[in-house]
Amino acid sequence: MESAADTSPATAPSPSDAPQSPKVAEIRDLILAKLRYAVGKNVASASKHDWFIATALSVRDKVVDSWFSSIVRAKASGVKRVYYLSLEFLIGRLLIDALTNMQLIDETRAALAELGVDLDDLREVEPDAALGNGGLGRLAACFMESMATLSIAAYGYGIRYDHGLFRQRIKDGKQLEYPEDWLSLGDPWEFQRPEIVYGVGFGGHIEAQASPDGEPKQVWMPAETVQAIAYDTPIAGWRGAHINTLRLWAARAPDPLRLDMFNSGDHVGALMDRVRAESISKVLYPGDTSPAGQELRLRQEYFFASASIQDLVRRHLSLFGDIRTLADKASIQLNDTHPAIGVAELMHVLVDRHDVPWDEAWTITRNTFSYTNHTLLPEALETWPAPLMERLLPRHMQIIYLINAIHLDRMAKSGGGVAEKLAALSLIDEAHGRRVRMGHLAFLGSHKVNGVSALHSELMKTTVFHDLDAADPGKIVNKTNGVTFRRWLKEANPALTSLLMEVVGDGLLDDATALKKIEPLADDASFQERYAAVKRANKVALARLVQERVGVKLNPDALFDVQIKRIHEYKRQILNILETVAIYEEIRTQPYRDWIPRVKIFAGKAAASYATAKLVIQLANDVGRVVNSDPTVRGLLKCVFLPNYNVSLAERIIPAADLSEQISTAGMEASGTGNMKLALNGALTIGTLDGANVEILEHVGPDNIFIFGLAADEVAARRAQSISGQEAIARSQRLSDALEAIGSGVFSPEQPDRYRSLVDALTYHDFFLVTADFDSYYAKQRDVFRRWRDKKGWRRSTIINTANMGWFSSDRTIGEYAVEIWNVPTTAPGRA
Ligand code: F58
Repeated sequence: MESAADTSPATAPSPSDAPQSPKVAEIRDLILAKLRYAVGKNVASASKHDWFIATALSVRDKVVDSWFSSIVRAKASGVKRVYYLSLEFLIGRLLIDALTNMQLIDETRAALAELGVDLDDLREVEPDAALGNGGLGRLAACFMESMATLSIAAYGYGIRYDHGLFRQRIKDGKQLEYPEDWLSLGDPWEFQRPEIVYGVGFGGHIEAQASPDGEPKQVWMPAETVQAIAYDTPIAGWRGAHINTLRLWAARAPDPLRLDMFNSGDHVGALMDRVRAESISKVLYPGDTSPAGQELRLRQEYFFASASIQDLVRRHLSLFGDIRTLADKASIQLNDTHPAIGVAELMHVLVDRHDVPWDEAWTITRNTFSYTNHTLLPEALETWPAPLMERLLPRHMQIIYLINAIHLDRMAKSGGGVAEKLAALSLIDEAHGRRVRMGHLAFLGSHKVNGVSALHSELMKTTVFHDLDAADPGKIVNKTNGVTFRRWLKEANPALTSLLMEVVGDGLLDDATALKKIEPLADDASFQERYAAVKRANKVALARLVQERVGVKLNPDALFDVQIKRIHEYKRQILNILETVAIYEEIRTQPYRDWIPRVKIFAGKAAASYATAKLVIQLANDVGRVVNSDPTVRGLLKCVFLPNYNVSLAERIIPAADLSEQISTAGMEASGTGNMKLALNGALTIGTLDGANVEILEHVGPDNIFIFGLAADEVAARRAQSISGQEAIARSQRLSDALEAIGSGVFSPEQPDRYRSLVDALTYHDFFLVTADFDSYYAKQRDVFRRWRDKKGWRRSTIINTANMGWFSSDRTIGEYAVEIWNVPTTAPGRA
C-alpha cells in the first residue's frame, strides 16, 4: 500500500466542463474529505482500497443520519422491537447495497468519475463479509434488509468472527481450505462500541442461598468470565427511510494479559487466558470433530445468546422500566437452534436476576421467543452431551431439567404418558448417551415455530416434531422464505432491472408483485429480444470471469446449466455429474446428432470434514478436465467448477444462468433460496418437488418449470423398501455406463479407483436415491433441450418466471412474520 507520508493537499483533478448537479459536487467533496481526514491519504497516493474506504465512509455518513432518526422515532413511539438472533449473517459486500438503498448510486458514480475513479473497480476491492455458511446465513442478511425496508424496529445479533467461512482453493481438482481474512484491511461499515460490554460466564458451580420468601435462590458462580464487546453495522432499508442495527459480538478476556506471569518470564503463558477467550469469536464453524471443537462451538452459542439477551433486557428496562412487559415489547426470533440456549438464559435472567416467579418467567419467555427450523436432517438437528452442558453451563442445565420435568409431567397427565412417547417428547435424548435436544428446547420455549416452505412446514409436523406438534397443535406455522430484490435483482442485474422498470415503473422494488405486469409481454417479440440481449450480455461477462478464474473458454450462446450451493449429498450434485458423463459418452458415440451446446457450471463449498462432499468436488473437476480437453466433444459440452463460491460470485453467476438445478432428494431441502434468485433472473428450474420448488411451480405454472423424480412421500416409501441402487442401475444402461466410467477411472486415470467408494455407495447404499431418480432426470434434461431449441418458447418461459417471482420477495416473508409471529407494525417500503 502507498504510504500516507505525502502530505500535499487532497485536491480534485480539474472539474470537467459539464454542468454538475450540486449533489454530485457535494458527494465528491465528501469523498475527498474522507480520503484525507479519515483514511489519511491524498489523491496522488490513494490506492483503490483507499478510495473504497473513503467512498464507503461518505455513504455511511448519510446512513448514520437516517439511522439516528430511526432510533429516535422508535424510542418516541415505544414500538415493539424484533431481535433476530443468528449465528450467521452472510452479508457479502455492502458498498453497492448501501448506495442503492440510499439512492446515491448514480451521483456517487459521477462524483468518482470526476476524480478519475471507477465505482465498479471499487466494488471489486471490497471483501465479502462471509459470516455464514449457506442459505440460512444469507436468509438472515436478506431479512435484515427487508426488516429495515418495512421500518420494523429490529436488531440483528450475531458474532463478529475474525475469520468467516473458509476461502476455497482448488488444487489438482481438490478443495483446500484457507482462513478467510475479511477484516485485515478494516471494515468501514462497523462502529466499535467499547462501552457496550457484557460479562458472559462459563463453568463454576451453583450456590443455593436463602431468600426472604423461604424458597432457596440459585446463584451461579461462574469459574470464568469472557467479555462480549459490541460492534454495530447500520443496515439501510430501501430508499434509506429506515435503518436498523446489526450488532455483532467480539470476545475479549477481562484482562489483556497476566502481568505476573509475563514479568516472571512466561510471555506465552501470560497470554493464554486471552487466547482462550478470544478463540470464541475467532472463526465461523470451528471443526467440531474433536471434543475441544465441540466445546468451542457451544461456547460460541452461549456467548452470543447471553450477550444479546443481556443487551435487549437492558434496553427494555431503560425504555419501559418493567421486566414483566418484555413479551409485549420484544420478540426474539431464533434462527435455527444455534441460539436456543437463549431460552434457558432468559429464564436465568428473569428468575435469578429479577426474581420473577418461575411460572410467570416461563410465560414471558414463551411469549417472547419464536423459532425457525431450517432442516429435518437428523444429523443437523443439534444435540449437546448433557455432561458437557452441565460442566459449562451448570445453572442452565438445572433450568433445562426443570423445564423438562414440568413439561413431561404435563404430558403424562394429559394422556401422553406412554413411555416411548415421553421419551420422544423429552428435552433429553437418552438413546444416544444423554444429550440435550436443542430443537425441543427451542420448540418448548417459543410461542410460534416455523418451517421455511409449505412442504417443509408440513413435514415438520409429520416427522421430527410430530409428538411436540400433537401436544401443542397450531404452534407450527409456515413462512416460505424470500430474497431481497434490491440485491438479487437490481444490484446483481441492473440491465434487467432497467428493462423491467420500463414496463413496471419505478415502484418495482417497493412492490415486487408489480412484476406480474410483464407477463402480457411474454410473447412480445421485441420484449423477448431485449430480455434475451440482457441475458446474453450477462453470459458474456460470466464467460470472461470463467476464463480469468479457471482458464476455460465458454461459448456465450451455449445453454448455461448452473448448480451453485453448498456441496452436500442430499443436494445431489452427483446426479448432475452423472448426466454430464452420460451426455459426454453420447456425444462421443453419436457425434452426428443435433447436440445443443451446453455448459455445466458448478460452485460451492464442502464442509472441511465432509469427505464424500469433497470427493464430489474432485469428481466435478476431473470430469471437467477430461470433457473440456476432448477434441471429439467439439465444445458441445463444457464443465466448470468455479472456486470460492460466495455472495459476490453468486451475483455474477445468477444473472447469466439459463437453467437452475434444484435437484435435492424430495423432502430434504427445507426451502432453497438460490432457486428463487435464479428464477427471478430468468433461469428455468429443473427440480424435484422439494422445498420452495413446489411453490415456484405453483407460481410459474407447470409449462415453465421442469419437474422430475420421486415426491417426498414416494421417497419415504422407497426408502422403507430398499435403498439399494442395484435394481435402478440394472434397468438403465445409460446409468450403468456412466457409473462404470466413473468407477473405472475414465476421469481419474492417474488413480483409477479414486471414485470406487462413491460408485459403491450409489450401488449398495443409495440413501439419497440418486439412482432411483436418474432416468427421470435424464429424460427431463431432454425436455430442456427441446424447449431450448424452441427459442421463442424458452424466452416466453423465462419471462413468465420473472413475472411470477414477486411473491418470493423477502418483504412478503417479513410482512408475514410481522403479523403472524411478532405482532409488530410495518410501513410501506421507503416510508418511515
Ligand atoms: C438452509 N440451511 C436450508 N444450514 O438448507 C435451505 O433449504 C433453506 O433455504 C435455508 O437454510 C434458509 O432457510 C442452511 O443453510 C446450514 O448452513 C447449516 C448451518 C449449521 C451447520 C450445518 C449447516
